[in-house]
Amino acid sequence: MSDMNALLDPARFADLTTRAARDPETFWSDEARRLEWIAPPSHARNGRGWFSDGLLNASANCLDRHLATRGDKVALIFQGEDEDTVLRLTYRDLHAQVCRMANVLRDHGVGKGDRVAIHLPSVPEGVIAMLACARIGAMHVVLFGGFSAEALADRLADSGARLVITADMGRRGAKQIPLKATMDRAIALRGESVETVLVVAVTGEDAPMTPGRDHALTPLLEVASAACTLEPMSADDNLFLLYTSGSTGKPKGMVHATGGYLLWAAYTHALAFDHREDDVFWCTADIGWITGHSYLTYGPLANGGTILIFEGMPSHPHPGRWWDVAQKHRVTTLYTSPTAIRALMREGDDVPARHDLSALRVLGTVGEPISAEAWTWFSTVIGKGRCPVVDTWWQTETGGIMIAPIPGSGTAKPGAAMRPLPGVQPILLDERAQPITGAGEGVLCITNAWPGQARTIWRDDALFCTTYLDPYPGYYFTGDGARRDEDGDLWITGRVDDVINVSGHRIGSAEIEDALAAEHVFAESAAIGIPHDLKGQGIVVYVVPRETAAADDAERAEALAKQAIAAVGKRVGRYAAPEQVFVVPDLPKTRSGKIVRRLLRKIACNETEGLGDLSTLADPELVPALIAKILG
Ligand code: 6R9
Repeated sequence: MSDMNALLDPARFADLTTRAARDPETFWSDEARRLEWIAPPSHARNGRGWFSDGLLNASANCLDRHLATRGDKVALIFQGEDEDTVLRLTYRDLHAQVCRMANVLRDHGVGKGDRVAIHLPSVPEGVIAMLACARIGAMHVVLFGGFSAEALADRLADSGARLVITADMGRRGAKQIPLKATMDRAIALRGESVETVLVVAVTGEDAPMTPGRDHALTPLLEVASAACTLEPMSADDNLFLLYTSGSTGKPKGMVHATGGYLLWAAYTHALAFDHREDDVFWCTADIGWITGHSYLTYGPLANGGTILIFEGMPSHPHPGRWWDVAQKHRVTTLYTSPTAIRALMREGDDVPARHDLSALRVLGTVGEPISAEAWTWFSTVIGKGRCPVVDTWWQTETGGIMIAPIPGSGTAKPGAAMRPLPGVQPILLDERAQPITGAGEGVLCITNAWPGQARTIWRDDALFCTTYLDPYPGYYFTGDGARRDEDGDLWITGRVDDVINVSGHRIGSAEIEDALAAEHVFAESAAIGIPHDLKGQGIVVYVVPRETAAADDAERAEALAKQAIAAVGKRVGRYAAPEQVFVVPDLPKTRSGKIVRRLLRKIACNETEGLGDLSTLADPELVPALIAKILG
C-alpha cells in the first residue's frame, strides 16, 4: 500500500488498469484497505452494493484515524473574505469541532438515517457539519447558497430534513446573501419536516429567529463536549444525498453510500492529483456541488491532506485575489473550473505574473469541457509548463473522477479528458446503440460498476433505472457525448440530453420551463443552452404568451421577457437567469408534438444555413417566421 501515492508511470498505470479490469473483486478488495474499517469487508461488489458486510465511519476515516500520526498537522486552512481572517485547524482541532457539532445534532434528536440540510457559504462550518452528520450516521443534504426559496423548499420537502444548518448571511465579494431569510421563506413554503434551525454567525448580522425552532449555533457548540462516539455504519448505509439536475423538472436526490463513495473519493484524489503528504489542496468548489463533497472534504481528508477553503471570489476586491491566496498559503494543488479559468484569463497575464506561484505542482479542472486556449493558458501562465493539468470528467452520479489524464500516465493533450482511471471502462455507442470501436463519436456509457457509483435517487428508484440503466441496457448512461481520437483518447463533447451547463452548474431545461409554466401568462416555453464566452453555456428561453398578440407588440413582449427572467430567478435561482428571452407566437414541433430544440439552438446562434429538412415539422412555415422575427 505504501507506494500507492507515488507518481505513476505509464507502465504502472497500464498494470493497474489491467488488474482492475481482469479481476475487479481482488482489485477493489485490495484498494478497500485505503480505508480504516471497524469490521473489514469480506468481499467487494454485491449487485449495486459494495463491501456490504464491512463496517466503518466516514468521519473516523477523515479524522480519528489521523490523530496518532497527524494530530498536529494542519487539516484545514480557512482564508476569509477579509485578508486577515485566517484560521488553521489541525486534525486534532477539526476532530474536536466535528465532535462538538455532532453532539449538538444528537442533542436535537438527530440520529442514524435522518436528513440534515446544510445551507452555508464557504466557511469551515460546512465541512464540519458534513463530517458531524457522517459521525452520527445522519445523511447530509447540502443545499447551494444560490438556490431561491422555492428551489430550497422543493429539496427540503423531498429530503424530509429534520434539521437545517444555515448562516445569518453569506458574502459574495461586496454583496451580502441573506441565507437565513431565504431559508425561512423556504421552510414556510414546504418545510414541514424541519424541527430545528441552527444558525452560524458569518457576518454577525441580526437574523430573524423563530423561538423554539431557531438557535444560534456558537453558544451550543461552546458547551458541547469535544468527545463524541461514532456510529458504526455498514458500507452500504447512506452517507448523503445531493440534488442535481436532469432531464425532468424535478431535481434528483442522488444517494451515495458510505464505503464505496469514500473509497472512490480517496482513491481518485490520491491518483488524479498525485497526492503527497505536504500538499496544500485548494479545491475552489462550493460544498453545494459534488466537487465540494469529494475533493474539498472527503477525498483529501481521508488521505490525511491539508485542505484550503476560501470564502471569497476570484477577482474581488482586486483581479489578483486568487493568486494572493495561492501564494500566501503555498498552495500545491489547485482544482478549479474552466469558467473560473476563463474569467481569470481575461484579467491578463501580468496579474498572476506578479505572484509567486512556485509551490504549485498539479492543476486540475472540472465541470465542463475546457477549450484548448484556456487549457494552454492554465498550463503555461499558471503552471509555468511544470505542472500537469488534469482535466477531470465525472458527475454527481459517479461520486468522483472517472476519466482524466492522471499525472504520470502519459502525455496530456490540451482539452482532452483523456483516459479512464483504472477500474473504469467507458464505451461509446452509436445511434443504434452499437459499440464504436476505434476512432469515432457517440454517447458515453460505462460498462462496469465502480464503488463510487450513486446507489439510487432518493425516494425514486424507478427514475434511477429509467435515467441511467434502461436507456442502454447493460450500461450506465452518462448523458454526455464523447469522441475517441486515433490514439484512443477521449474528448467529452457535452450533454446529449436537455441539461444545460452554465459555469459548471447543471440546470435542466425542464426546471426553467416549469418555472415559466407557473407564470400563467406563458402557454409554453423552451429553454436551451448556447455557447457563452465566459460561462461555457448561457441560457436562451423562447416563450409563447397565452395572449398570442403580445408576441407582436414590442412593449408587451419586453414586459413578458422581464417577467420570464424574474420567474426563473424566483423559482430556480439567479444563477440560472436566461441571457435572452424571445417572445414568439409558437414553437417548432414535430408532428408528434416534440419541440425541436436543435432548430431553436441554431436560430439563437444565428446559424440559419443548413437547418435541414423542415418538412417533418407540424408547421414548416413557422421556422422562417421565427428567423425573420428574431434575426430580422
Ligand atoms: C463533477 C461535476 C456533470 C456534468 C457531466 C458533463 C460535465 C464535468 C467535465 C465535464 C467536460 C469535463 N462535465 N466535468 N464536461 N469535461 N472535465 O461536474 O458534476 O455537476 O454532476 O456535472 O458536467 O456534462 O455530465 P455535475
